[in-house]
Amino acid sequence: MSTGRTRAFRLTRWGGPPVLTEVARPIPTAEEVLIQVEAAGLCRSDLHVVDARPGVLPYRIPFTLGHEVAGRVVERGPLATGPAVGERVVVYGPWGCGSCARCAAGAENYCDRRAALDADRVGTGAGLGRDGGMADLMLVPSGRILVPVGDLAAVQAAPLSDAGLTAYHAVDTVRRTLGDDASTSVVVLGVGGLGHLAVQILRATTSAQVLAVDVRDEALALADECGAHFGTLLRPDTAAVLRSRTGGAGAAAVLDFVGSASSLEPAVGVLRAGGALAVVGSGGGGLTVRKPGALPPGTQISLPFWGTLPELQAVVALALKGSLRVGVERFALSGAAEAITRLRSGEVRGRAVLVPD
Ligand code: FEH
Ligand code: ZN
Ligand code: ZN
Repeated sequence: MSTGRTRAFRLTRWGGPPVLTEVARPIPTAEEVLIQVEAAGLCRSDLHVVDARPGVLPYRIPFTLGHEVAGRVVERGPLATGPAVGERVVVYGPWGCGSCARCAAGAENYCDRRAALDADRVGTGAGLGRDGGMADLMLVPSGRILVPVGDLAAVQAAPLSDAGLTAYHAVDTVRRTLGDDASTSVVVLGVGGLGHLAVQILRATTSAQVLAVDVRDEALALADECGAHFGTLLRPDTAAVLRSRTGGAGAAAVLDFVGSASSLEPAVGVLRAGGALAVVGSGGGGLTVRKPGALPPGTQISLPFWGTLPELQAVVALALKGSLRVGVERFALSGAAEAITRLRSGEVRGRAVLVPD
């Protein structure tokens, strides 16, 4: 890689295909840190960004895609803190205002000033209106948002910062209803890039019975490999099939990584009274919250978004101790467009990850 010019996969016009293009080497100033990218995951949210019409997203173009990034620190600004040059890291991707109560607590995913940042079109974070990591090099605003990954393979580390973190945060929003005995059940709807990690996180951090649902046999096979106790294809009677596996009580928690009408229906149908539903996927489905209504009494609903910096540290710790293994489909950075095509077609098994070639 020449010192002056490097490559980046950039969105240059709304609705147009991203392009791999040459950019000037970023120079870190003040607290900034420059990362040599080793891997960048591709997320369904990237498809939403790429397909967005003008004015839909509060972002200024052009910017480099990639909000799920692992790499090595290669240069630091004069005021930089955190991992030293040479250290391998993952990048915490939600970038808030950095000073509100939520950001100060490491919960930049729930920044109190998000509306103001969006109004100023500052962007949601890495690869989301700000230059991300589908590139040879990536500039991050502070070493504070870098988490060391030791000798974890880059294609394993990168997905932890979005798919892994989002799955972990979703599990945490329902953890209280699972208790700590094996008598409770949790349903994972959608065993894709996030769902297969949620199965592993549930098995590693709870005693609950994990019931997996998907529309693809190969996804149920992946769920089984990840430790799910039971898997079933989505069918009209899925709620009844799942409830029968819970001894009739229903599931204490449901994690819906699809979020469509067809996934929310069995989600509501299998919930136990006093249970928790986390809707993670943006599949366009809706729920009617009414009393009395279809939702059982005591239901707690959450719409978890990404996760916190402390949670990312916990996810990396799970991976380092071997409790979290990402199913990865690797693509060269120069093959980013092909990766997008494969993700659109639903053919990717696990998580698509780009590696600079
Ligand atoms: C990022 C930005 C906007 C919506 C959703 C997302 C997720 O992919 C983050 O995990
Ligand atoms: Zn994402
Ligand atoms: Zn903030």
